[in-house]
Amino acid sequence: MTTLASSAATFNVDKVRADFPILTERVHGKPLVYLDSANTSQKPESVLKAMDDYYRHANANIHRATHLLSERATALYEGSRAKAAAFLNAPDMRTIVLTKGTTDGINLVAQSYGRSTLKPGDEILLTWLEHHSNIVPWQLVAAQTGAVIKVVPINDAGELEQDQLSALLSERTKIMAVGHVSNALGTINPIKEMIAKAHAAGAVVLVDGAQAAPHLVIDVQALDCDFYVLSSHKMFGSTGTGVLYGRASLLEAMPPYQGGGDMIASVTFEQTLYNQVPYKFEAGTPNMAGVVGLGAAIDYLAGIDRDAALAHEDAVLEYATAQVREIPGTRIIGEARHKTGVLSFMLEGAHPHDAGTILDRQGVAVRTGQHCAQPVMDRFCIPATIRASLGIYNTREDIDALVRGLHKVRELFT
Ligand code: C6P
Repeated sequence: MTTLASSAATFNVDKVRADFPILTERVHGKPLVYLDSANTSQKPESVLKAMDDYYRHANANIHRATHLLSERATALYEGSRAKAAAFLNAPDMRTIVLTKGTTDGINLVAQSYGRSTLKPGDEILLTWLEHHSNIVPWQLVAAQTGAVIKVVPINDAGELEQDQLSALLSERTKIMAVGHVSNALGTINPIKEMIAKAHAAGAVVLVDGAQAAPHLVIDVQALDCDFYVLSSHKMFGSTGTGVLYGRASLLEAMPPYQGGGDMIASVTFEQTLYNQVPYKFEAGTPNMAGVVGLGAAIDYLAGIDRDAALAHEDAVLEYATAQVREIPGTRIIGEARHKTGVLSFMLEGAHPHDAGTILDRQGVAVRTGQHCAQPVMDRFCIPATIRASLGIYNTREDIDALVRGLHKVRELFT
């Protein structure tokens, strides 16, 4: 038995499931089988309680008042920032900007760093695996600055072509923006090596960690990335909150993204002096309860053996892949050697949306469609996939329910 396999054996999934109240829900009269965690994950009791407690015992605006509730709210909010720094192994709290989520973080970097540094003819390097959130903000800033977008292709397994990456990198490449894990296929990209290559060419690197954060242990210092973004709601936390890690020297030099309260040191009609980082990037009253939920989600993950959880998820993904492959007429999309959390596939004769509707009637929640990654679908010349995505709470029994549901789809469509 390998170390990872023995970790999986020690992972108590029943105990984990008991932490997530929604998992006992019934849908269409059937027990809920939730296989849509890449879209948004479910929330443990501790996260729900932390947000509820915040509103009951601490609700006030942060950083702006001297009364006790404001002190409590500020301490909780800044406490979550400290937890986020530890979660990412960031060197200090100044490097942690609290955002609305991954999309917000990427737009911030594109509009602040990108818009202030890119010149006509400069290149922004993306990949064919990117989510629309890591494409469109770069298209916007390219149109504003005259920069040009280049794209690293993928092979038939859904892996980035590393030799093409090397060929595309040049002194013109100023920014590389790459997903850590693909939301459409589950591919884990070798980002440490990719970051080193991009740095050797002189580019700054943003990593979209939306799909990595719930599964992998992240160390921004070991990765040596310049920016790393994630969403709380995909890692068992609140919606509408997220984290942008930025290298301190870059954040210091970047202009503000939005103007408003809390991001300033002094305002007159003649001149505004900005607050220090990270506050310079946090204009207006933030989602304080949500940020408390983010902190509670990080605590929750800290209380779990992450290696054992990953080994469990890998074992369930392997089981799912084998079971779905057995069903006649299925085609798995994305068979990278390194994957996590996602099984995307098609079923001959049934449109993914019809399959999704029938699965839903069986209590099985999956996502069907392009998964906000249209280029990936175009690369495989397909309109959409059925995507089963896993969280730490999924089991082989969940996969058995998916397979039963897929047989039902076949009965109706083939
Ligand atoms: N992917 C999915 O079903 P936001 O919406 O900002 O929290 O996350 C956007 C985002 C960015 N990058 C990646 C790799 C993502 O997977 C997502 C969100 C969801 O796959 C909803 S489209």
